Amino acid sequence: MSEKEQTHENEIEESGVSRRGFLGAATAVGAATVAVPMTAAMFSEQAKAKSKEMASAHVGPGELDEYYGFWSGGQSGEVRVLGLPSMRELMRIPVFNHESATGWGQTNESKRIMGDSHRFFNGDTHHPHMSMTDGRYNGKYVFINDKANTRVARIRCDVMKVDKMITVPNIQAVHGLRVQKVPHTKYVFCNGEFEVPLPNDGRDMRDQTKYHSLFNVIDAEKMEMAFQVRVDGNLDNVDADFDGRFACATSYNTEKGVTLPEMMANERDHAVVFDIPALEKAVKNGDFETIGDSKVPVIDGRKGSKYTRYIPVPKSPHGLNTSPDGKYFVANGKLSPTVTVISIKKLAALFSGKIKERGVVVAEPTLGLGPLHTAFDGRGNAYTTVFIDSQVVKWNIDDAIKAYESKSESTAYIRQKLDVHYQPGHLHTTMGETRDADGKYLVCLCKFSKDRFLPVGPLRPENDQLIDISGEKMVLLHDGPTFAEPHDCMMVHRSKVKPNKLWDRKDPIFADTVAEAKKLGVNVETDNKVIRTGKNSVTVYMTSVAPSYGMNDFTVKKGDEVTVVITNLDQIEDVTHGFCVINHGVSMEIGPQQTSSVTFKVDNVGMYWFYCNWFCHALHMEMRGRMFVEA
Ligand code: K7E
Ligand code: CUA
Repeated sequence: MSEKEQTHENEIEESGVSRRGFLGAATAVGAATVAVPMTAAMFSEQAKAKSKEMASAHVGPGELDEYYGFWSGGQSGEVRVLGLPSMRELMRIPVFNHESATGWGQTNESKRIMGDSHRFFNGDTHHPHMSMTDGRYNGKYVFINDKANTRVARIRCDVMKVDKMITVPNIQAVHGLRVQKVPHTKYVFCNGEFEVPLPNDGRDMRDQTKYHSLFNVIDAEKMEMAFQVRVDGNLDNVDADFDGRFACATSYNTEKGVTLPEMMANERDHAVVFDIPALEKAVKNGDFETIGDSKVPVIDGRKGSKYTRYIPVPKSPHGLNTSPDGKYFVANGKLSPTVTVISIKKLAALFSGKIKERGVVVAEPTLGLGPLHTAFDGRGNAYTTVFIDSQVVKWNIDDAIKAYESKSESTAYIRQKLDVHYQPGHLHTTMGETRDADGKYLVCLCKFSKDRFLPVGPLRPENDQLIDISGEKMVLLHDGPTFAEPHDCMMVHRSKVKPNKLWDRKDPIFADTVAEAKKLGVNVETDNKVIRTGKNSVTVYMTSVAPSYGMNDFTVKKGDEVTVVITNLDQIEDVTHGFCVINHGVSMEIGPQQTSSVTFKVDNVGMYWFYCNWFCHALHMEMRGRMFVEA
């Protein structure tokens, strides 16, 4: 299809959209499965014509990417690091999952970080977002939610490992997560999606009218709960302003339903605005309750509260995105073909009672079926995924505002509709959630890949598409298969991220392990020792330098709980060792200058090899030793 034909088709699509109006329950559910608008063959024709842009995004062997991308790994529970524009996967960071290669979830260091919840093997990550200073990425942390087990974790970007994790109390399912942008990321904001009885002690568990959701504010540095806010309805996605005053969250279940038809009954739901400094004052003044055993202050932010405002928006809204100029919150309609543009400047007047709720709405452009998320290029344009239409819609914010002011029916604010493959959820632009939005690339995370890759059985990968947005027209550059739903990602210029090459011997992640050794009179950097710490417990301290461990063998007793602590003395970039005990389910990574430890039971008398399972040297195969288990 030529570009002209494509544009024509888009015009037809646009004119059709307003007639369709709001979706009924049946259409929304049924339409998600309709045939896709463009075949692979049609695309490949279009792709040939775009080879020039594609060449500009090519990253050759040995060349480095311009951006880091942090990708959620969905049901895998992990986070992935990609390079852009190549879309090469650079690293996987285990977070809520247990991981075979690194021993995450099994090492004592990771168990300490995961806390009680290390007994769970699953996670469901959605929203990775980097900490900021004055509305710009500061390269320090990436925060990520776990919808499955109601957790939030923090990744330290200097080592690309999780260093803190908390389970959020009083709620179920942490969904939307974003950080405070200004003056800096003092707080992480996240939403309790599923409503629950408060307290959840069996009392009201079958009375859905007593269910509530909470908005959650986490101290980003301490990774402890700061406070929570009780709301009406549930909460879905969230974002913060560039003034340090407001956060705004979508709410799709104002009906408080527990079944699909109940949840979709209302034509309008809400975008809920939170006044953060006012909520901080409420905590200071003791204007809160606590729930059950939890000591976290819970402030009442239900309708009529002075700390919140409920802006009616159509219908079961999903994504909530702040424009990088700090002027607007955009709530994405999901079951309405519109997105709602909220003026952040007008929110102060709404809180002081000078204007009404809908008075802060400055535009409501009609974009297509199933708007889910919006991203920005920093040049006044917004890009919205429309899930059911399988498109990214580029639209101009100022033009949409003018159309709304003049009550014009024209959809001339739409600049382009680009077919994507297929059924997109999140999309993200390079640096697009910060003041540094540079409008270069957009990544569209498609939920289905269908015919885009070789078939691999009934379960298919998803398709992360790279799109050039630097010119007038969006141009599709690359299809990237990913396994387990990425939901969301963020892209940060490489100048902002400064990872370490070696571990720092003083790193807090293994400081406790080193301190425990010291108490036993062991220097982990020099000593190779077996210490009996109890009747049935023994700790083995050893060093490693490629290609050998500091100990050829160690002896323990049947029934012992054995802890092996290894300090990798190699100071060479990229020389990571492993420690794996045959037939004991034990494996871990020990990076250069890192100390790692693992504890396991030995129940069978005999000789067992342990070996290095991370390739480190020409004599890597020989890097092994024996564990003798005596009766
Ligand atoms: Cu839209 Cu969890 Cu951000 Cu999935 S969420 S798409
Ligand atoms: Cu050490 Cu392989």
